Amino acid sequence: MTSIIRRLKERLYPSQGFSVSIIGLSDSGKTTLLYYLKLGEIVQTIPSIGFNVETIDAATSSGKPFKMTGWDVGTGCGITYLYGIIQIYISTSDAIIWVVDGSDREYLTESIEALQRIVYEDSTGNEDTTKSPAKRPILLLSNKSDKPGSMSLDEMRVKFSRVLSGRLSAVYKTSCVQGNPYEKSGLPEAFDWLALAIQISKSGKQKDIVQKEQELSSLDPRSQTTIMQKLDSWLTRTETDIGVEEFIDKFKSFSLPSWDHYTHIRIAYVYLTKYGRKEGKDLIFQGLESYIAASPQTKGKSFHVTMTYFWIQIVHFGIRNVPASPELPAPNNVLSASTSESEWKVISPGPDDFARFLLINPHVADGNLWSDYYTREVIMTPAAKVEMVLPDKKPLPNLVIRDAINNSSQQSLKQVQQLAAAQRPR
Ligand SMILES: Nc1nc2c(ncn2[C@@H]2O[C@H](COP(=O)(O)OP(=O)(O)OP(=O)(O)O)[C@@H](O)[C@H]2O)c(=O)[nH]1
Ligand SMILES: [Mg+2]
Repeated sequence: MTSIIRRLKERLYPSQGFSVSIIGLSDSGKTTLLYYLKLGEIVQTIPSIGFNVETIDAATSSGKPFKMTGWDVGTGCGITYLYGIIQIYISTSDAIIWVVDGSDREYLTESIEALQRIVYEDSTGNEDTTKSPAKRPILLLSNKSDKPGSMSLDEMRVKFSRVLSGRLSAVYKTSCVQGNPYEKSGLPEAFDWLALAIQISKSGKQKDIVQKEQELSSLDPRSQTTIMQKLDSWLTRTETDIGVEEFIDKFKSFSLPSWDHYTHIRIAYVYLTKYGRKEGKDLIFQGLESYIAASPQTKGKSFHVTMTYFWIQIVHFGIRNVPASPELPAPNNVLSASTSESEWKVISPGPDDFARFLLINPHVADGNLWSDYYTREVIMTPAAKVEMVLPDKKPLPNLVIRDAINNSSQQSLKQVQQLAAAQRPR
């Protein structure tokens, strides 16, 4: 039966350009997307039952239009109702666009699980290998990014990483609303990626795929490309992020816009710069513990003393790395490396301070940085969770050495070298 559906679909609805299945939970914005791409306008939609099929020339940022027949899978009756049939339609597609309402945390888990199921079936069942020898690329659109509180790219990548790792996949933020010009919708960049990804998947050459996958850097979370991409997205985030006081208020009231690695680093940065090491560290520990206990955002998470201490040390060290800014007046200059502990406070931090910190310390975007210092066997123990455990691979970056280097005009270089040598792993 499946083969006749497949055959007739191809005969009666021959693809113009690539055939792309547009799937996702109900209300994520699939139909709006399809017609926005087709007509350049926002149309009034109702929950779709059945499919909407359109031939589209989607503009890309490289200027080469992406021609496709888009199959918008109506999930008005609920996605579970459709799993079997979706699988057949996907098997004649060149790629999958998975649409997520990026502003809706409530249904995120359901979306992840639905994609998981579809990906699994695409890898094991019913694959029409003549159509697409490699697994189909998945373009995940974190849609409705115009809505307040919508999730960051990093958050979305992390949430879907379990499903997407090992697949040719990418995540883009998109927004299809009246008045938002197409160039700013996130779609031109997304379709550029999709064109390249389909080319890779169709080439069928594993070597090419691996190489280009690296280019697209969707796999190794510790690769330099991934870290640089992360840094890029974090820096973009700093431009629209809330101010320091509002950030602290929201941390205290358990209502931060997101709870991800970026947020943790910003918490450490803000508290250490504002209150100094001693007070800042205590406030971070207390604040994180309360936040994790109280906020629904942190469901399933628990407080980890060693990990928290590790990141405080890394951020503190990073703050001391940042050179003094010539533009900032002295009292505001959090980045002045030579100030003593008691002076080391921000009175009214400038908006660019966190971005400046990130530019000097891109390694903080690497959420697995701890593995350079600790083995999993040491840091993932119950003991490390409740009390500070020393690293077993190499010592944590040493602030005394850092400060000695900063103040090297007053210190003998030899003394610094001696301190550094004592810290080096043997
Ligand atoms: N703010 C905002 N609203 C959007 C966006 N995209 C779609 N919407 C709105 O989201 C609602 C649902 O959009 P649809 O396109 O009908 O969603 P769907 O995924 O096709 O839903 P089903 O057909 O039920 O599977 C509509 O009210 C859209 O106007 C967006 O980018 N931003
Ligand atoms: Mg629809």
